Amino acid sequence: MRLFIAIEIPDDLNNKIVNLRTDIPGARWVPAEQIHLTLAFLGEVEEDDAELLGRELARIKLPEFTLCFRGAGCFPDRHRPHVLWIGLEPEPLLDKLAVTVRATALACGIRREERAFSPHITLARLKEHVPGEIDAFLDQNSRVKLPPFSVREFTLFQSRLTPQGVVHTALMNFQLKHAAHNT
Ligand code: 2AM
Repeated sequence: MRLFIAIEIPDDLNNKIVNLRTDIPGARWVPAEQIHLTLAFLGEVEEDDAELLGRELARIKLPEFTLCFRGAGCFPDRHRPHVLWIGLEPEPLLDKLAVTVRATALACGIRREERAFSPHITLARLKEHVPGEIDAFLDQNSRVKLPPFSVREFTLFQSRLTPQGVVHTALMNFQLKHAAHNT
């Protein structure tokens, strides 16, 4: 099974993210129900390893935190834009969660995500380079800031490739610790 670990985005924020869409030729906008903040992409995982992973992720004891989306950009860079994204204000607890879930996967024998953690939400994948439209989007959204939201859980997802496209299914949710119980 093809797995990844991510944070789901509340509906009201999801709508605001969807509303950032503009008319960029060749852009494939991520469908609203697939918008998420990836913590670790794990790829193909044996079912036994996935079960072990679920048990170990459930043992993580990290506190809840607040995230705030801010700014837009593209990967790998503005001259060769393949992915348009919205970024986040720095939050050490988010980095800690990503490091911890990656270490947990590795401890379960699941090869570690190779890309360094770079907090973002993918908005669109670009087939062609249309400099005018992409520059306009980036200029327009470089200072975008969405309302903060509380992250209370993270989720293990299965990603299936179907004839209708990619389907993401939440397999397990893992609660973070309520701020009042952090000590
Ligand atoms: P991203 O869009 O947040 O960058 C589920 O497929 C998620 O895992 C995607 O949203 C993508 O994250 C990430 N992902 C998919 N394929 C990947 C790969 N080969 N390497 C790393 N991350 C990948």
